[in-house]
Order: sequence, then C-alpha cells, then structure tokens
Amino acid sequence: ASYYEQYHSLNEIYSLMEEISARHPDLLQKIYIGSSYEKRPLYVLKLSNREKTPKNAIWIDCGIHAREWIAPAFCLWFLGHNRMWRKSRSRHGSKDCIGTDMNRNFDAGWCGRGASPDECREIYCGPYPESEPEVKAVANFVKQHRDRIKAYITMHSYSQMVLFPYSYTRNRSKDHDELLLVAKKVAEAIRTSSRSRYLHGPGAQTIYLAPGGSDDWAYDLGIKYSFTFELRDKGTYGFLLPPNLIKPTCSEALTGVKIIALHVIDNI
Ligand code: 0X9
Ligand code: ZN
Repeated sequence: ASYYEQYHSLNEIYSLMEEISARHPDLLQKIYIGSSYEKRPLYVLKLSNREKTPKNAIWIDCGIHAREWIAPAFCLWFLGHNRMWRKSRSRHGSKDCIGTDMNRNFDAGWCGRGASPDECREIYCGPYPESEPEVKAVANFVKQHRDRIKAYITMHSYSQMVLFPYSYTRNRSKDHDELLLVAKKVAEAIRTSSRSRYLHGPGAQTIYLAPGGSDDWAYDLGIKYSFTFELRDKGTYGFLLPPNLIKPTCSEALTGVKIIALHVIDNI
C-alpha cells in the first residue's frame, strides 16, 4: 500500500506537510493559523499556482472529529501527486488533456498502429515527430554524435524484457539474427547471475506494435545495437517497485549492459 493508502500519526502528517510544501513551493504554501488546546500547531496548506491576483477558493478540512481517521487520509490523498503519470507535460490540440508519449514521438514509423493522434490517450504521438522539446534534444544530441555512439540503450519498466527493433513494424530488421543473439545472451546472463527471468525479442513480437520509439529511431539512424530494457517486476508491484528492489534490479540491468558492451567491443 502506498503512503496515501495508510493511516499516519500527527507527527508523520506534520513531516509530510513540511516536505511537500518545501518540494513544491510554486504550488503549496504552508500557513500557520494558530494552535490547539494542547499547543500543537495548526496549518493550512494553500494549493494554488503563484498568480498575484487574489482568487476564489475552496476550503477543505479533514478530521474535526478525532476518531474519523479516514477524513485526514482524504486530505493527504487530495494532495498526493499522480504517481502514475506517463507522458510529457506539453499541451497540444483543442482538448484539455496534457502530455505526449515521448516513446511515440520519435521519427520512426511515427503515429502508425500502436500510437494515437488523440491527445487524451496515454499513447498520444504528438502533433508531429519530435514535437516534444525533450525528444528533440535527445534526437539532436544523438544525431550529432552518431558516428561514435555504437549502442543505444533505453531503460523502462516494467515486465522484465530485453527488446530490440523493430517495434513500429512486424518485419525483421536486417540485423535481426545478431540482435536476437545479443538479447539472448543478456537474458541468459541475468538468469544466471540473479535468477530473474527476462524475455527477449523484437519489440513488435514480444510486447506490442509501438511506433515512434527511441530504439527504432536510433536503429534507423544507423546505431545497430539498439535495445530497450523493461526492468522489474512482472506485475506484483508494477510501476510502484519498492526501494528494497532497486539494488537487485540495477545489478541485473548492469549485468545486461555489460554483455551488450562486450559484444559491441568484439564486433565494431
Ligand atoms: O510502450 C512503450 O513505449 C514501452 N513499454 S512501456 O511499458 N515501458 O511503456 C516499450 C517500448 C518498446 N520499443 C518501442 N516501442 N520502440
Ligand atoms: Zn516506458
């Protein structure tokens, strides 16, 4: 259960108020409004963007009655930011939806099957390839150094896979056999060293058709050794992988990256 799915002591709630207002000074202001009979401080958290003009507001309090623990839990929930956000933060088009899927925004089979032109979808491809400044910046940098970049590796989660091009088409790439061999070596090395199982194969066959991805783009640019890692886990925690799994996950990823590096050294 996440922080917001648990009950917290008053001291924990004070700490959270302090931390999130310090972390997001542009959005949250902590205002002291007095203290309780037992001399505990009372705070208002004011949630707004930093506009000068006074705005209308909604007051929410939670927990006037002490035994009603679910009430303060709601106030914390209300403050919690969306941990499951996927996309960039840009606005395009006419609807109110925010963000482009940056792994659908590269110039590789852009916006074909497996992506969407609807800005409200999680797989929105953006209005045109490289419309996102973040994608454009990576693409420019990699293009500028393309002669020297011998491998392109992009880390994602979750599902424990080692993927290689293509994802925008079910056709095999011209280096299919070699990339399959490298991906297989990666999966085997991870299996041996950490006993985790990683599937391997071309993206379109192994997970799904997904055009506009950085790995396919880098491959078509001429960087043959292009891989996507889908790190842990296989769904137990999904995107909410707990901190105690950071170390084993990173160490198996490193095992995989080393296999790719050795193969590149032997073959360029
Ligand atoms: O859909 C994706 O972009 C990746 N999976 S994720 O769950 N991390 O979102 C897979 C990317 C595989 N490669 C390409 N689609 N090019
Ligand atoms: Zn991803």
